[in-house]
Amino acid sequence: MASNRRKRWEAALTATCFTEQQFPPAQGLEVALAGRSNVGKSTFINGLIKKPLARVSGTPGKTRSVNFYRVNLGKGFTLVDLPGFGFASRSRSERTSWAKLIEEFIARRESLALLIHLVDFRHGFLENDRILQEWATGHGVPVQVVFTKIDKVPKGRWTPLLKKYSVPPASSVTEPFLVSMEKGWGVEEFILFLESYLEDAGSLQCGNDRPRGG
Ligand SMILES: Nc1nc2c(ncn2[C@@H]2O[C@H](COP(=O)(O)OP(=O)(O)O)[C@@H](O)[C@H]2O)c(=O)[nH]1
Ligand SMILES: [Mg+2]
Repeated sequence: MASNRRKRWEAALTATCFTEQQFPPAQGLEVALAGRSNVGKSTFINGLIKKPLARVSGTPGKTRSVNFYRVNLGKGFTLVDLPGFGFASRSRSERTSWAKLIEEFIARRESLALLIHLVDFRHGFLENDRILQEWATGHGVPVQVVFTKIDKVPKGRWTPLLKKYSVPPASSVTEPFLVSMEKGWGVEEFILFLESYLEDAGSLQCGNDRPRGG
């Protein structure tokens, strides 16, 4: 319970998959991260696990695999790094295959307790972000929005921008988080949120209930 909080997460990469067939058997709860290429997903994962396990790239669209990071915290859970989407210069067939991989994961992964949707605070929700939100809500997967790179936006713009982005169909289990990995803002708050979310989802799981509804 509370004693687990603030403990450093021990994490290790356990699988790198390019097809659904390669996905490892689900073990406990899973939390997936998704967002457009270059949104800062790898940097955010490294910030959560406090280790540079995920590759941060200067070249957008590099990560095409689904990476599974096992985190030892309480009963343990898995962070799942979904491929970045929306990288226009990739071929159409490649874009279709990432879309399929992400949608299949969201639709079929029974252990998926939460989808963390990373959105660049400068740009807000773009077309692919809306599609991702539709998949998640359509399959009953809870979504938490995290706005990244807030250091690139003057503080005076934060409240008006948040208001502008808070329109349907954007959904989020709690208020969106504002983070900057450059400045280290918002990460600890997010970790506290995730730990408490997983604690609730885990106690649901004990009763043999699925972590999510349908
Ligand atoms: N200014 C700023 N840059 C960031 C932040 N997070 C990530 N970046 C940079 O954005 C680029 C893409 O980051 P990466 O984590 O590889 O994005 P991914 O493609 O979503 O995994 C890198 O140059 C990062 O250093 C942030 O909060 N603020
Ligand atoms: Mg990445």
